[in-house]
Parts: sequence; structure tokens; C-alpha cells
Amino acid sequence: MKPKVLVARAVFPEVVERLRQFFEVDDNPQDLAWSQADLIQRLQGKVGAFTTGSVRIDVALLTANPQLRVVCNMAVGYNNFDVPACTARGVLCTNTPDVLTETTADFGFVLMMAAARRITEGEHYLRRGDWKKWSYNQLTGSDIHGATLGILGMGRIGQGIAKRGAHGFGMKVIYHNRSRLTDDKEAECRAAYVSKKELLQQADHLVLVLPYSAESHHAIGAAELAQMKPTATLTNIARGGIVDDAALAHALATRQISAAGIDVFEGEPSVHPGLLKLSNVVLTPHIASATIATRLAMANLAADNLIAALTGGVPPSPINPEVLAR
Ligand code: 8YV
Repeated sequence: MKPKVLVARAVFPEVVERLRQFFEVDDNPQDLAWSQADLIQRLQGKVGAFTTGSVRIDVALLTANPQLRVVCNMAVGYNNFDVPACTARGVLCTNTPDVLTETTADFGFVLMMAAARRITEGEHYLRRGDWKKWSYNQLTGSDIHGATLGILGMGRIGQGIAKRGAHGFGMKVIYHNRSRLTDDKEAECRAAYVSKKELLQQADHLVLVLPYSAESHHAIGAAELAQMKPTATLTNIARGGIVDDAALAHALATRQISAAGIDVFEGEPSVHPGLLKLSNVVLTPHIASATIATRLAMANLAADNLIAALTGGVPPSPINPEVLAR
């Protein structure tokens, strides 16, 4: 008998078909919004789960499903998993690093540039029929080339953004991270390590690419925004909750900073109403990794992990590999 697994969200049918070769699959092709109670119920008897960032794997779910052996996230971030609780119960957790690095770095750059050059504001202006003539100061933004790019969180995606800025746009790159890069990596990214305070004070364009955790909750709040240049932009492609969205809305409304590009929100898909009212923020619905090729690669990597974990193979991207050693 094939092991039973749950695919908790709708994904590429060909990936579900791949899983069916190995497993008895219960899936969610209509992408119904299951409550946590529904999810716990659907997991009964399942040894594996294919999840996305909105599917919460917590203590209550693990306790109600002691047969669960592996949870595979189709995301590089995994703040939806209680990893210590999984590890304590011998549940393997996996994610999808690397395959989305370049696509997500591209998007970070796009969003930063859209905010700095007022792209969506300009389009709305044009569509409203407000464009009657050229003016010397119409929708003037700030330069990318030659500006100082600040990066908070310097993992793979942060490094991808640094390289684009330094090599493609001649930017001066500064970064802050829990740990400093090696000299070789700093040279490759042409990036200089600075304190968080220096980063906030010096960046013309600050991009957030750090993982969400209790420590990074509201890493950018009123106090941090107050330290930024009034001409600066802020881009968040990391996770909702890293920025205090109410404080950001206030800082944008009062022009404490000039513009923002935000792809992730506290409590998404809800968006702080203060942000929705502003014209100096570009808002996108958590799409930094959303190219067909990358989403397919992410889905296949999550499937690779699930298949390997339950068929005696070596999962390619474990988050808590200590579980495998047991
Ligand atoms: C996903 C992401 O689209 O990988 C991540 O961490 O935030 C995005 O690429 C999202 O989490 C869906 O799983």
C-alpha cells in the first residue's frame, strides 16, 4: 500500500501526478481555504504534507497527527512551521532554497526601482486622464545608479540583489546581517558590512531580505524609519511582520521617507488601510518568486523532498537534518 500524503494547496497538476506515482494523494485542486481544524482533520492518517507559506504546522496539529513524518514547504521561508516542535517529534521539515534566489532578487530590484521611479503612481496618473502636459518636475523620483543600496539580511537573495546593484547599476552597496560574509563573498558582491544604524542612516534604497522570526518582528518600526533619509525608499520582499506596517504608513504619509515597495504584509492577504490610501507606495501581492519556471522548480523541489523522505532517499533541502540522523 502506498503511503498517504496531503497536498494542502492547489499546485501544478503535473507535480501532483508525480506524487501519485509514489503516494496515495489527497489534494486541494480547488484551493479551498481550509481552517486549521480542517487541516488537522485532512491530515489524519497522512505521513507527509506538501505545504505553502500559508499552511501552519503547529503543536496542536502535530499532537493531533502523531503519524506525520515529513512536512515539505514550497517556499524558502518557513516561519509557518514550528520547527523545534517538529524536531522534538521527529518530523522532518524541508524548504525550497536556491531555485528561487535569482527570480526573487530580480523582483526585489524591480520593486525598489518601481518605488524610486514612481512607476505605478505614474501609470495611475495616466489612466485617470490627468496627463495633460509635460512638466519639469512631473513624477520626479530618485536615481538608482550611483546611489547607496542598503540590504538588511544578506543570505542568498540579499547577495543576488547586491550583485545586481553593484555590477549592473554602479551602486555603492552596504549591508547588515546577523553574521558577516566572508571576504571573498563581500568582494563578489562589492558590499561593505555596516551596523544597522549606519545602514538606516546611509541607504538611499533599503531592501529587506531577512527571515521572519521573533527577533526580526518589527525590525523596521517607527524608531528605525525615523533614522532613514527623507529621500530614501524602503522595499520589503521578506515577510510581513518584519516591518511595522502602521508605522510605515505614517512615515510615508508624513514623508519621513519618500517611497516604499512592499510585497509582503502583516496579516496578508489583508493590507493595512493606511498603505492602501497612499500614492508613494508600490503594493504587490506576495509575488517575488512568481515566474512560471521558478514556481514549477519550487513545487518540484518540495515534491523531491517529500518523495525522498518517504522512500528512503536523501531529501535535498532539509531544515532540521538532525531528524534524519536519528
Ligand atoms: C512563496 C516565499 O511564494 O519562498 C518564500 O519564502 O515567500 C514565496 O516564494 C510563498 O511563501 C508561498 O509558499
